[in-house]
Amino acid sequence: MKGKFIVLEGIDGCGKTTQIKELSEWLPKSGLINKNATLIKTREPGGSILGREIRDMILNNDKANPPSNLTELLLYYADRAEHISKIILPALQNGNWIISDRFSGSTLAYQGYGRDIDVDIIKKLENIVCPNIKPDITFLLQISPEESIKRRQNKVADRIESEGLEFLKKVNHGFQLIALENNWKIIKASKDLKSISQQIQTSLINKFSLNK
Ligand code: T5A
Repeated sequence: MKGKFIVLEGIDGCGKTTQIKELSEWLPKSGLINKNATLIKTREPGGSILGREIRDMILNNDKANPPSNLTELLLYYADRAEHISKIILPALQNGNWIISDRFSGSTLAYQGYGRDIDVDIIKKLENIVCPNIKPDITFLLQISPEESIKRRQNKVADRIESEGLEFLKKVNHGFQLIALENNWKIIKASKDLKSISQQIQTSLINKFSLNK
C-alpha cells in the first residue's frame, strides 16, 4: 500500500476524538505526508454511507430489545467490510493517509472480551473481511473504566456505553492484552491533552520519518 493507516483505540471516552482532531491539524504540517497526499479522518462504526445506517442500527436500537451477540458482531463486520472497500482501500491505494477512530481491535476487545464471543470466530471473520488491511500503527489510549464513566456522565449513553462498569472492565482488560500482543503504542490518556498529543506525534515521527 502506498498510503499510511493510523488507528486510535480504547474504551469509551478515552479521548480518541479529541486526539484525532489535534492530529489532523498537526499531521499536514509535520512534513511526514507527501504534498499530493490527502489526510482522511474516519471512524468505526459509521465511516461509510451505508456504515452510518449500520452504526444507527447497532448503537441506537431499542435497549429493551437488543440484537443477539452474534448479530451485533456481524453488523460490526458488515460496517467494516463496507468501510474497507469504499474508504480505506481506495485511499491507501492512492497514497493517502487515514486516521481511524477504532478498527478491528475494538471488535476483539468489545465482542471478544466484553461479550465473551469465541476469539477464533472473530479471527476467522477478520481474515475474510480484512485479509490484507493492517494498520501501520495503532495507539491504545489508556484510561480506567471508572474514568471512562466519569468523563461521560453528562452525555446520553448509546447502547454499548450503557453496559456499565463490569462490562467495561472486561473490555479494558481485553484492550491491554491485545495491545501487548500486537505491539500497539500504549499511551496513558488520563494525562493532560498536550502531553498525550506529544507522545502520539513523537511515535509517528519515529515510525514514518525513516520510511519516507
Ligand atoms: N464498538 C466499536 C464495538 O463494540 N465493536 C467494534 O468493533 C467497534 C468498531 C462506538 C461504540 O461501538 C463499540 C465501542 C463504542 O462503545 P463511538 O461513538 O465510537 O461508539 O464511541 P466512543 O469511542 O466511546 O466515543 P467517545 O466520543 O465517547 O469517546 P472518545 O472519542 O474516545 O473521547 P472524546 O475525545 O470524545 O473525549 C470524551 C470526553 O473526555 C474529555 C473530552 O473533552 C470529552 O468530554 N477528554 C479528557 N478529559 C480529561 N483529560 C483528557 N486527557 C481528556 N481527553 C478527552
